[in-house]
Parts: sequence; structure tokens; C-alpha cells
Amino acid sequence: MRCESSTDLNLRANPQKTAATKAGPKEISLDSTKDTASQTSVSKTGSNDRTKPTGLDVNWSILSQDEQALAEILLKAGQAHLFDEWDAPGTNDELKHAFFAHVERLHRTYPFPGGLLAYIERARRLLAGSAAGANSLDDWVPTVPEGEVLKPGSEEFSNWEAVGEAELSATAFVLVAGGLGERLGYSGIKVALPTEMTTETSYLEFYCNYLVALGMMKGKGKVPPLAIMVSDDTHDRTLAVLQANDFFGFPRDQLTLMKQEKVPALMDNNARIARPSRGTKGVDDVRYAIDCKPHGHGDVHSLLHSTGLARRWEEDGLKWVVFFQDTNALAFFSLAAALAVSARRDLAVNSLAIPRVPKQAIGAITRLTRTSGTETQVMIVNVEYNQLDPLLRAAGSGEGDTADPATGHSPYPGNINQLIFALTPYVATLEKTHGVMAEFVNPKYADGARTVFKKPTRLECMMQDFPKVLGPEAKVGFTSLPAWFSFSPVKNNIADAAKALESGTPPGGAATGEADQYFAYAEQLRLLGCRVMQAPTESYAGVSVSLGPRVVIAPSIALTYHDLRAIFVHPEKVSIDAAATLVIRGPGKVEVDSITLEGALILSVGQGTTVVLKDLTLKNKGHLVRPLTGKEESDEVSRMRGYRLVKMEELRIQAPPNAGRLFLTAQGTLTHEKDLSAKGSAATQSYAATTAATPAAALTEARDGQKDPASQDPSHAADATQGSGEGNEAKEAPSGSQTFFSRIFSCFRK
Ligand code: UGB
Repeated sequence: MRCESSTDLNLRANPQKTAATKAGPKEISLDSTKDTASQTSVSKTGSNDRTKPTGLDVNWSILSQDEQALAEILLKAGQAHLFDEWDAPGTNDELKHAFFAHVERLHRTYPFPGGLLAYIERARRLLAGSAAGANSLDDWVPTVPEGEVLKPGSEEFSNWEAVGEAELSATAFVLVAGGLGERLGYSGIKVALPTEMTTETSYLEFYCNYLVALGMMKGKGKVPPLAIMVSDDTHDRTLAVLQANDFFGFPRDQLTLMKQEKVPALMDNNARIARPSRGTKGVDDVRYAIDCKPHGHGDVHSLLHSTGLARRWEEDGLKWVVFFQDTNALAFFSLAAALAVSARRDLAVNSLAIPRVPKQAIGAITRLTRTSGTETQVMIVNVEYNQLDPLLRAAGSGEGDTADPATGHSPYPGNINQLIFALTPYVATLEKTHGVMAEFVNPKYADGARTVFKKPTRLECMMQDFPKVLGPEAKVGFTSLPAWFSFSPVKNNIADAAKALESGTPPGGAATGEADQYFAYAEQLRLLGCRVMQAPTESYAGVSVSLGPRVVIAPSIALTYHDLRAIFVHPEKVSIDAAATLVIRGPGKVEVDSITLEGALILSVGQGTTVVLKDLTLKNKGHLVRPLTGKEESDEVSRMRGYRLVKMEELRIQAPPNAGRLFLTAQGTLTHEKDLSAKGSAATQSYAATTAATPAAALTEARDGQKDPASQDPSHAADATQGSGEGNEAKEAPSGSQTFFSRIFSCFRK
């Protein structure tokens, strides 16, 4: 790891500022502001309303010089109310010092120049604009931008992938994972959630696996660098998950955790800093505390600058940096093709996009033009979902954010916040801007006059706003791919996911995240020409999903559609039932020649071994999806989905490493190629018997799930397969016809 210890990880945020603070107390105010801290020890400070409030005045003598300087900054920023109700000296003095330690941290770590004073001044300006109903995009005229629209499975797509494969090994990766996931309401960190329940691979594990496999398969063994942006809410738990899992095999010298800091929450249009509400966990006494909130994913740019990481990557010869979000298991299917678009079109910024459903809570990639006098400015940038409708109406589209009747989608591509930046212009821009991004404020008002907030707000910034700070010479574009292939995040709790579905937008829940992942693999196999059925759609607590077949092909086996094509050599001889489960994992190789699957096959292949699936017909009880009834005990992850997976029976094969080319026989055993052709099935048995004696050897295991109540109660199992079904017959799914998204979307086209 760039961070050999956890302490290093913690200190990576804003090293320049950290160093400045260590240099001496006086630098606290001089470091970030041009404040006149030396004038602090007078009762009347002489500027607007800087009379010391009593709570501060009586405690002045117990404060250090640094604390007095910070108090002065707070007064200058109009925050005298923070000292209301302070006890006299001698009571709660420790909490008072802790309060100033927190203020110092907020002042120092605010990622943009000017510290707290600048933050509050900007907040007042933005809040005044918001209260007046101003729109920061008022002068801009939106039009639909031009970009590359790719169709997976097409010849053209394969050509793009072929070009992009070479770029994969010249790429650094940045995962933004500082968000709390309030909409999801999960008690843990989002990256620790399982992507699907068949293998229970977490998002973090999946991302690490992908990058390790990328290094092995496309990067001559060199795993690409990964920076993870975390926050106070996620840092410790992210590190704990990594440590508990030996970093999922990710080389530590290629991994960096960068911590973003929070900013003060604001309680009114005057940008007065809020205290936490009473009873807030971890707060001893709210009178000495400050309520804080995340500043948004836009902090990632100042961190990549202040840590020096972006520059180092460029110096190391990398060409691209890819930003991605915390819960999208489809994030990388499109990567090679999209990198090719960046390379061929010479794009400084390439936003990955999907066809957008109007009102969907994703931004829209938009071409914005502003003319002032003889000067015309143009930028291609994300317009956030809450701004798009007013912008379109203001520009004369009376209908606002609506669908193009010809496609059923918004004409504006939907931003999935997965961005590919060319490193050279990125680093050059960071040197100029230090990663400072435009901030915005989005208070929810409790009154028509826009003076009272429902809850405290704060300034935020967004990573996808980076094109706004690029020079006019920088080329910005987008690459659009179908949602089934590139985007199914887990952002909403089950109730909100059901509401979203009802209102016609993709649910973005845990169930759809899982179903769409299986679907993405299954659909790619269909595009190759395999016969893959599709399970009927079932409703779980109002969220409709089709959960079969459950196909999971680990990154260690295939990173691209092109890789899959090389594995499924005779797609016409592959048949997968709607209720089947197929899991294939490396690091070894697999060749699928001919298989009929009507149960569960879990195949892992050791390094240096290739397993061939030939003339294999596998039938077992497999896995069942069982809806939660609300009566049984269930874990949080199942409750988020509304169902659980019951593993009735599966064939689990672990092929040993360095075993050469093995065949999986109809009996469910592995046999060596030479034995198969020379002696037939007798040799098969002997191979399996000899290798099964060592721990790393071939293991064939039929699992019958006896401890699972559902497996003892066939009526339950039957319920599970039938669910609350709209139709219980599994369907033949011709390629492209049966996507979860297309089903929903087609409803809205009508
Ligand atoms: N995140 C951070 O790392 N730090 C923060 O302070 C906040 C978030 P959300 P949002 O793809 O569906 C974005 O909250 O911001 C991380 C785009 O703006 O899930 O509402 C967080 O951990 C929008 O245009 O999303 O909306 C997560 O990984 C659209 O693309 C990521 O930032 C939308 O995502 C996104 O945070 C979408």
C-alpha cells in the first residue's frame, strides 16, 4: 500500500495543509485565511457584529492563543451564537477545548482556499441566490450533445473493445466511497454489501478482484493503482473490511485511501452553523458541538491534487484515470470500449452514460451555450437531475424533462457518474486550480418565503463538474451504453425502490442491483448465441425482479465481452435453464464447449489449470429464491431485498492449480485430457480419487442444505420458485428482448 500503516492512510488528506498547521499555532489563521487573528483579545473586535458574546467573554482567559484566534474567526464569520449557553470557566472546560480542536480541523481541512471564513461567505451568497429562486444555469441554453452510442454484441462494439484493451493497463482507478448512503439506510458501509447472494461477493471485493485480474490478464502482472476516497463515516469500516480480508489480494503499494473531511452544516440563510440535535450519538453535550455533513464527491479532485497522486500516476506513464461509484457491479463491462472512445476521440473527459428515463435521479449530459456580447461559451457537462427540468422549461421547452416519443427516453444522455479523464490535461488543470470545484447549496425549505430549512444544509461539490474548470481547448464527450450493461446502482431502500418503480423510474435497490448483475452476464451469453432462458419476474415487497438464471462469471475469468467470446467457443451448444446457477471463478481458465445446465454449478479453477466443460448435462435441485414472509428471522441484507436465497443442492468443483487441461465429466468429476481420450470414465474416477486426497486437490461436493428450514419443507421451496409471480413460466429469452430495464421502459413508451 502507499500506506504501510493505517496512520499513513489517515494522514493522506491534504498533506500541505497538515504540514502548515504543524509549523506553529499562528499559522492556523494565516494558513487558510487572511484573517487578522492578532486582534483577538479585545472585547469589541471592531467589525460587523463581532462583540464577544458572554459565553465566550467569560471563558476567554482559559483559551489558548490558538483558540482565541479561532474564536475570532468564528465571530468574524457571524457565528457568535455558537457560544450561547456556554458554562462559566471551570465547568465543561474540556468540552470547550474539544470544540476548538474541531473548529481548527474544519478550518484547516476545508478543501478550498480560505478556510471557514471563505466557506461561510460563499454559503451566504449561494443561500441568498437560492432563497431568491436564482438558477446558476439561468444564462445557459441547453442542447443535446454529440457522443458515441455503443451497442454491446455488435461488430462495432467488438472493434472498440479491441482498441480499448491496450488502454486498460494504462489506467488508474478512483473509487468514491465517502457517501453515507442515507437513501439506502444500510447500517454498514455500502461497499461491504454483497453484489449478489449467490457468491456474496461484496462491492469492495468485486472491485479489487476486477483490478487484480486486470493486472494479471491485461497488464503483464502489474495491478493498476486504486485510490479510494473515504470520509469520517466510511474510513474506519472500509479499512477494517480491507484488513480483515487481506486486502482481497490487492497489492498494498498500489492502494491509497484518501479521506475527505466534512463541512459545517448551516441552519439558516445567514449561514449560521448548526449544532447537532439533542441525543445525537457520540455527542456529549450539543452546546459544545458542531453539526457536520459531507461536502460531496467533488472533493476527490482536491485530494488527488493535494496527495500528489494524480501527478505521480502521470509520471509513472499512465494515461487515464477512471472514477467510479460505490455500488455498481456493472461498472466495468463497458470500460475497454469507453477507453477506446477516449483514445480515438482524444477526449480530456469522457462521461459514461445510459439512455435516461425522464425524472430518473441521475444527471443529464448536456451541451450548454452562453452568449454574452460577442463572446460565446460552450461546455458539455452534467446537469443534475433537480436542475434539468427548470433549465429546459426556462429554455422554452414547456414540457421540461420529458421523453422523446420516438425512443421513450430523455434526449439527454443520463450521467452514471463514471468518468474517464485523460491524465495529462487533468494534472495540468489540477496544478492550476488545486482541484477547487464550484460549490452549490440545496436547502429544503419549510416555508413558502424560503427562510426556514427543514433540516440543516451545507455547501457541496460534484466530481462530474470538472469540465467546468477545463479550458476551452479540452475535448469533452460521452459514451452511451445500455443500462443493462453498465449501470444498476444500489441507492434506495426497498420501500423507495418500490415507489420509484411505481413512478416509472428504475428502482436502484438491492434486489435490482443483484438481478441486473445476473442479467448482464446472461444477456452477454445470449448475445454470443447461447440459449439462456429467463426466469419470470417476481415481486418482492413491491420491487419486481427476474432472478434467474443466476450467472456470475468472475473478473478472473473474463474482463470483457471479447474474453467471454473466447471462452464460449460453441455458444450454440450451451443451454442454461431459467432457474439455474452458474458461477465460474479463476484464476485459472475455463473453456465452455457444450453444457446443459438445470441446477447449480459452482466452478473455481486454480492458476495454471484449464477446465473444459464438454458434453456436460447437469441437473440438481439448485438454488431457490424464497420471499420473506415477515414472520421468519431475517438479516438486514435479506430484508433490503425482500427475499433470500436457499441453496438446496449444488455441484461445487475446485480444480487444483497447475493441473493442465482438465475435463469436467457428466459424473461431476475432473479428468485429465489424456486420460479421457485414452481410457474413458475409469480413468476419470482414478484422477478424482488421487487428487481428492490433498487439500488443494479436486473436490466434488454435492451440498444438500439440510440445515436450511426451507430445504426441509418442500412446500416453502415451491412457494419460493413461484413467488408472487406475474407469470410462472420461464421464458426463452431471445437476446436483447428481456431486460429488466427494457421491460420497465417499454411500459412507459406505451
Ligand atoms: N460520495 C462521496 O464519496 N462523498 C460524498 O461526500 C458524497 C458521495 P450518491 P448522488 O449515478 O445515480 C450522483 O449520493 O450524488 C460518493 C450524480 O451526481 O450515491 O445523488 C458516494 O459514496 C448523479 O448525476 O449520488 O448522484 C457514491 O459512491 C448521478 O450520476 C457517489 O459519491 C447519480 O450519482 C455518488 O453519491 C447516480
